[in-house]
Amino acid sequence: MSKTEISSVLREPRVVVRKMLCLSQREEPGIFVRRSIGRFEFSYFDPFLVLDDFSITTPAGFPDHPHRGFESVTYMMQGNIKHEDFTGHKGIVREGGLQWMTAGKGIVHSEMAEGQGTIKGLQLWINLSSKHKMAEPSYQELPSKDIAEVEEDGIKVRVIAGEALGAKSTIYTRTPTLFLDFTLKPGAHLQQPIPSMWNSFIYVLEGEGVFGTQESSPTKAFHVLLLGPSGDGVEAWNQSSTPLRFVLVAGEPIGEPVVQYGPFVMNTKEEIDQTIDDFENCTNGFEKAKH
Ligand code: FJE
Ligand code: FE
Repeated sequence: MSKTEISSVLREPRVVVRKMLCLSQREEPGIFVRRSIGRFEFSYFDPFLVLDDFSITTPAGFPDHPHRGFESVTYMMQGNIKHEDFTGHKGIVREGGLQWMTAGKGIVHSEMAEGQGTIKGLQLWINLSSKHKMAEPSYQELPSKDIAEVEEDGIKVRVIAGEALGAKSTIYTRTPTLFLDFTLKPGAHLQQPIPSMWNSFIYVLEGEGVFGTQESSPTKAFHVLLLGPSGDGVEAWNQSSTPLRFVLVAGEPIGEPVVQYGPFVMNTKEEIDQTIDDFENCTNGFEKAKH
């Protein structure tokens, strides 16, 4: 592609409307989390509930806990995480791999660091619309080798959900979602389309990048950038001398009321009360939590 064609990919690039540094907080012994979406002053970015950049030093993790009403996506960056749920579904999400869990009406599971040392990953919570909240729970799991990856013009992308640089993910998203892991070499320039009206944000993992307009000041690792609602995509530049890695996440807003009680995410207070009852009494999807 010639330079002029590249610069014509987007008609109206989105601008950065908010930038926040995500500090590392100790959750439990051995567990550190940088929370971007889902922190108290930024509790919901429709349809996204939480993005956690977590680091767990063995032996540690999240012992048995429930979920209802949303999807939880775990993407491993370093080391492996071991999971097991109340139906006996278990396995290991290995480095570079992905678990896309639709909690639906209910899952109780544990997520624990595997092996020795420190593991790192991202966990994204995506809300489900009222018609999917009580769906049967299900999993989509992709080992690293099955995640679509493309490299061109100094840009590498791993397509976790959606489509980029002509590569498509096989993940089915009940809430339409784009989730891309980009690495830009020094000098690289990206233009990535984002469907109109979708909410979108960037979380910088490594290095520093320029986002939105080329005149913006560079953004360093561990910052989250919220992009404005209008525009057909985002532009990013690596004007530094080291690699730039970031994730771009975008999703179609659901536009429904959200009532959250920890790992239960419903539309009304009554549905949350019902969920707490269901969990305590092991009913309505939590039957297998008896054991
Ligand atoms: C939690 C409810 C939860 N971020 N990042 C309440 F479900 C959780 C929880 C997680 C989690 C797990 C992993 Cl592997 C990675 C995460 C929240 O399990 F921490 C609280 N407080
Ligand atoms: Fe969980």
